Amino acid sequence: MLDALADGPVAGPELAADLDVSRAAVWNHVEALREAGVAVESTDDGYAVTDVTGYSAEALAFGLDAPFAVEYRDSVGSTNDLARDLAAEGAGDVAVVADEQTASRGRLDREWVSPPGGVWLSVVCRPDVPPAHAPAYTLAMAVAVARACREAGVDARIKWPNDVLAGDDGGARGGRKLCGVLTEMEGEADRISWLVVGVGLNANVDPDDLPAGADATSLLAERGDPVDRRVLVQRVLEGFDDLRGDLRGAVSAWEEYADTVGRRVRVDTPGGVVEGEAVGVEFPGALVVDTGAETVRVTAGDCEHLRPVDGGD
Ligand code: BT5
Repeated sequence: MLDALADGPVAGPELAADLDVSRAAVWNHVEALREAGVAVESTDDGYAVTDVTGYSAEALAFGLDAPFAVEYRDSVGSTNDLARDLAAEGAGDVAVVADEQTASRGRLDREWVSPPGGVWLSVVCRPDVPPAHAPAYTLAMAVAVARACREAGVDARIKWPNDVLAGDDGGARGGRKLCGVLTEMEGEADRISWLVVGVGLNANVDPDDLPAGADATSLLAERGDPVDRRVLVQRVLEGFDDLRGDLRGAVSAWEEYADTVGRRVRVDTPGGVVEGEAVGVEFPGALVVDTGAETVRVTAGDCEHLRPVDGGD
């Protein structure tokens, strides 16, 4: 029904014939769409979608220009956990979206706070690439989020490896945390079975409802008014779908939005602390750091932006 109505009004009998269902079934579907926040009206030319106000599977799927099926929940423990369950059952190209999460996670099992009003989204993919390329999906998603936020009027920048920042924090970190990405996967040594890319984007959320120590912000706080989450999710999914088809291009695009490159950084890696100037990012996602003594490629870790040594700004 959503696909059939996407290109404009369609007469009831035509819908019934195209979808091979009865007129009564068409009517039932129209009612279900209305309940899901997709306004369908009877016009002289047939049924037409006149407005989409809901945040539901139907509303998110309507007009989405990317091949993801949408699983929506008002409340869920973690969209990444539900996405992992679906992936384990064989699903691919599914976007799990929730209004609220009650047990969401950051990296290394850190707590992620997800009140109603945010964009809590996890995408299941089954890419035919080696596991070593997985970090490029995190970068691709960060680019998709940064672009969608900029389209919504917020000057988003990316901090390696998985944060999107916005606003002003007085210059210490380069902005407050607007979004975090959590990529998880299962596979063998040479192939990925499934990959789940989770996005926690503080959309219509009051920063007072986020952890005080996290120095977080939201689109609502930066813009001063709420964003249309449906459009935002669609832009993120469409952007991510484009970027995942060209992962090397995604990593180059990442540099355009990166706030980390050119900064002094301290990266806490599994192999120890690396401190120096971030000079670039290399496929599939390594941060290149010039320590003064050598050039180090960091593939994983927590990155802290430091104030410039010369006190520049
Ligand atoms: C991340 O971890 O930034 C990845 C967050 C991914 C969350 C999404 S939501 C959809 C999907 N389902 C899930 O269960 N997870 C994913 P990390 O870099 O480890 O940052 C975690 C830290 O961010 C915490 O220790 C807090 O300090 C801070 N934090 C928690 N909630 C926050 C929020 N809503 N906004 C900003 N910072 C937050």
